[in-house]
Amino acid sequence: MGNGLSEPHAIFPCLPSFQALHIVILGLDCAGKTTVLYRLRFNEFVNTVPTKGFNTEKIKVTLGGKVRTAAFHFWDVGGQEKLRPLWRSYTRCADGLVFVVDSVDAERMEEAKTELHKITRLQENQGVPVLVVANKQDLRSALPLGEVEQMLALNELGSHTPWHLQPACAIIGEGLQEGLERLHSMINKRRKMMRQQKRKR
Ligand code: G3D
Ligand code: MG
Repeated sequence: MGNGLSEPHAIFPCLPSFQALHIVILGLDCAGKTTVLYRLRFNEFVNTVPTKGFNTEKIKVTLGGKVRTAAFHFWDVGGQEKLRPLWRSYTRCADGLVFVVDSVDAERMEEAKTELHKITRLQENQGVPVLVVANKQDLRSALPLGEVEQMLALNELGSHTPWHLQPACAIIGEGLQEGLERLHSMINKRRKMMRQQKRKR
């Protein structure tokens, strides 16, 4: 699920294309952000503690298709309410966002929606691709993907924001590789469009 890329935005990602992609992992506390990060880093489940500040890892990810590997620099930022005002300082130069939601936590889906829309609407984040990870799909009470999409109002993200909704289970890593491939391709597509737009000027 996801939308396409429409008009490119004039803001260019801060990093040149040969450097690691700057990816910020956001979402409410307990959504599974740190589990995602360490699953990607160590390829195994790592027990987490609540993140007070941030965790960061540079990870080379093997991709399918033409591009075989890509370097990602992930920033996993604490999701507690008091820490959310800090998100903006991490997303300023982001090439892409990973927004993790707990698919079981129907009660806080509205709160997750508010935070997702708030961060993507910021001027500097316009056009930045978002991978929405519907995490904890291993649990019986997980909301189906369609419901997560509706509750997060992904269709209202705006035509400038490309997004993809990925079902996942961070504990075993299911869905993460696929999600990153989609994020990588959305970032590449955006860069290509921005280069074309620059040439036309
Ligand atoms: P956060 O970084 O978003 O705050 P964490 O979240 O990564 O610390 O994870 C919060 C809790 O959710 C952890 O459990 C973690 O093991 C669990 N979790 C993360 N991903 C999944 C998943 O895909 N499936 C299930 N079932 N649980 C998941 P604890 O018990 O340590 O609080
Ligand atoms: Mg954490």
